[in-house]
Order: sequence, then C-alpha cells, then structure tokens
Amino acid sequence: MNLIAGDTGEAIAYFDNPQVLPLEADLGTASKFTGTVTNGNLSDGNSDLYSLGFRDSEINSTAKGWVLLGVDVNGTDQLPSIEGLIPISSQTGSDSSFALFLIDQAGLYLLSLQPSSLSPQPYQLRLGIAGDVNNDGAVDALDSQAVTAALGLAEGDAGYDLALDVNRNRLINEVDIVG
Ligand SMILES: [Ca+2]
Ligand SMILES: [Ca+2]
Repeated sequence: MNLIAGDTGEAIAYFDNPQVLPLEADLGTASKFTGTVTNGNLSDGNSDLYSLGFRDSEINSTAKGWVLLGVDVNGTDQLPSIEGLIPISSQTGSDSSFALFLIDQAGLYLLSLQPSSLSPQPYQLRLGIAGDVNNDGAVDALDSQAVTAALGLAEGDAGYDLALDVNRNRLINEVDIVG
C-alpha cells in the first residue's frame, strides 16, 4: 500500500484501487507527536484513522537504524494497528491497550483505532518512541543513562517509571535499553 496524506484531512491509500480515507488528524513526525495526547471518540462505530511520519534522521537517531513506536490508548480494549506492520509487543487491559511497533523506514504510516464494545468511547491516544525517556524525539545517551540508573527497579519501587520500562513487563532491565 502506498499512502499520501495532505493537509486537507484526508489520506489517499493505493490498495488495488485508490481509496480516499477520512483522517482524524495528521500527527506529524516523531519530534511533533512524542509526548502529546490526542483526544478522540469512537462512539460513531467507525474506526479512527491518523497519519504519522518518520524522517530518516528520526529513524537513524538510534545506532540500530530503527526505532520502536509505542502507541498507548486509554478508553478502548482494542489494540491499535498500523497498516502493514505487526506489533512486536502488545497488551490490553479492560479499558486500555498498548502496542509497540518497529519502524525501520522513513515515510508515512496509517494508524487505525477500532471501536470496541465499550460505550461511550472517548479515548486518549499517546504516541512515544520507546526508550525516549525525556520525550525529545530522539533516543540517545541521555535516555540510556536514565534507564541504566533505574536498572533492577520493579513496579511499585520508588523510581520505577513506565517510560523507562520499554516492554512494560513491570521490571527495568537491560532489555529496556534501546539506544
Ligand atoms: Ca530522548
Ligand atoms: Ca522491562
């Protein structure tokens, strides 16, 4: 699928035939959407679509040449999805969901939130780069130092922070050092 998004609030997706998809918003690139909260509502029974992008410089901010995008949704038990990607990790609660995606190519991505049986369905959407502890859009030594300083802490311990626990297994260890 190829995707083109404009400033008009629509995306044009080229599957077999071009389709015009209504977007809730274009969330911009990582430096813009990191740390922001987007409020929406799924009460009309339709999926909500968002476009977002990654620049080469954002992909290459880690030595590995890829970044992990965390998508957090409060207010739904349905996992968020990104067209063409399979989450490498995901969790759902009674009214929240989280999915982690590996992004290794710059470009535009289409994020979809599905309605669930919960009603009414206001939600808060948060996107972040896993390992970007200080929310500046880049994963670098500053972030690694923060995780290193917290190694061994578990949920409930003073100093434990979900931002440091990249895979959200309630424990901060070497696996959570992304940079
Ligand atoms: Ca950072
Ligand atoms: Ca962890």
